[in-house]
Amino acid sequence: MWRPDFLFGAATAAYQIEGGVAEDGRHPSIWDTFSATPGKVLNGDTGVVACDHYHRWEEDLRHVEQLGLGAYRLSVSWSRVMDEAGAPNPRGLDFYKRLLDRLQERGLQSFVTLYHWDLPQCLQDRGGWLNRDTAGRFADYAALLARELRGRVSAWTTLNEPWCSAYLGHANGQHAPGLKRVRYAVEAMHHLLLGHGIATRVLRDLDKAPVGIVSNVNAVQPDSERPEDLQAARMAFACANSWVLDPVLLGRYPEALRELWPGIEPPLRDRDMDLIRTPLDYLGINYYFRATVRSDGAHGYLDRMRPGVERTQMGWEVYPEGLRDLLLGFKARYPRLPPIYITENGMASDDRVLDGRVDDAHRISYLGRHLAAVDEAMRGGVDVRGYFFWSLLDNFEWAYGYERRFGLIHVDYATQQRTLKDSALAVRDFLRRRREAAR
Ligand code: IFM
Repeated sequence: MWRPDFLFGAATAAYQIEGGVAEDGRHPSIWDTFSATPGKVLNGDTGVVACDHYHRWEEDLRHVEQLGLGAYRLSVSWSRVMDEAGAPNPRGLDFYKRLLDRLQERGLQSFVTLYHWDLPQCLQDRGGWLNRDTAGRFADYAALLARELRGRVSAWTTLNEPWCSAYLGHANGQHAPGLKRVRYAVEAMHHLLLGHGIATRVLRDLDKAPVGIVSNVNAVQPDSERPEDLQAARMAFACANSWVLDPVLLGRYPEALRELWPGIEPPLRDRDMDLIRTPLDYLGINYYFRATVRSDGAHGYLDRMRPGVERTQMGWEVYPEGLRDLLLGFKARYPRLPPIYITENGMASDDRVLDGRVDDAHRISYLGRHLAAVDEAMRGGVDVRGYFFWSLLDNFEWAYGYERRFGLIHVDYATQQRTLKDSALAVRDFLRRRREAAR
């Protein structure tokens, strides 16, 4: 069912791989501050060196090419390309220009995300995403990137996973900036989505490349058929999925959120929803797991660890059918659903190099089953145009530091040695066979 032009790629994000945090004029982001705060990240890990990609990017892009991938998804570090006064930083921009030029020379497509969670700390000091003005600063940043990088980028993504920025960053404090109030998450989400809407228009005015947003989505299962658990699952689904997709694709927030968080309203102004639902050229979907929930006995829900199911190193349930069902469900729910790219899918495992080899059979099986689920969704009529492995490299897994390994390529952080895992070799063989079959 794969279209001949179906795109296979691998994804990364700036703070997770680059390192070089104080080089060439880069100033701190909220993740520099957060990870330097004791107790926030497992083992006190930070992104100071990460995969040293800032210096090893050529080697890393060679791997993208040698695996036979057609695309590379990366994010730009806002703090690297724009100084604290909002002026361009040519040295930071040059890094991305060199990288994008190399991708172009090699015939690889580039999917460039503007915001993968690393807000400049100077903007956080002025309120961050709780300040409506940050949406405007984001649009300025979008304009800078469009002017500087246009012609080099195959597709733009405004935000990666605004749910994580809003909820994990502002409601449960697991992510930067580490705030813990649901009201903050609701406000931050609104300003993130507003920034997305304005930036989409800016990018489209200044460049021809398609523009989209990336949302993480979860399959959600009630723990029982009891009415209160069914209601809990409805709210959990709204929080995990519709909180982003409804405003962007329907122009309204889901009603279920009012039930989940009574009395908490987004700081809506007149034209906001028109901006937020600016048509998209594509939608990026990141999928990892299924959540099982039950009623908390009040008006909320609780996650329940379903016993006896297959899980990854993150503790996430492996449930490929969920990806198929979500895609089919989105097609039914959203009349304006644009073409879809699976912009992230993959799993963490405790991978080790033994005699020069990394046996990650579990990942090979995980990826194969999720690709089959994408295939089934396409057979059901969903227009999926591509799939990106998360991730190209093991990297800084946010609050879990370097312990959780998602890469197709193993990174030894002491030596920065890269080793292709068995999954990378399987991807390479799969893509080679695909190319041969197409001849
Ligand atoms: O590592 C993250 C990535 O930054 C965003 N999506 C989920 C991945 C795995 O947790």
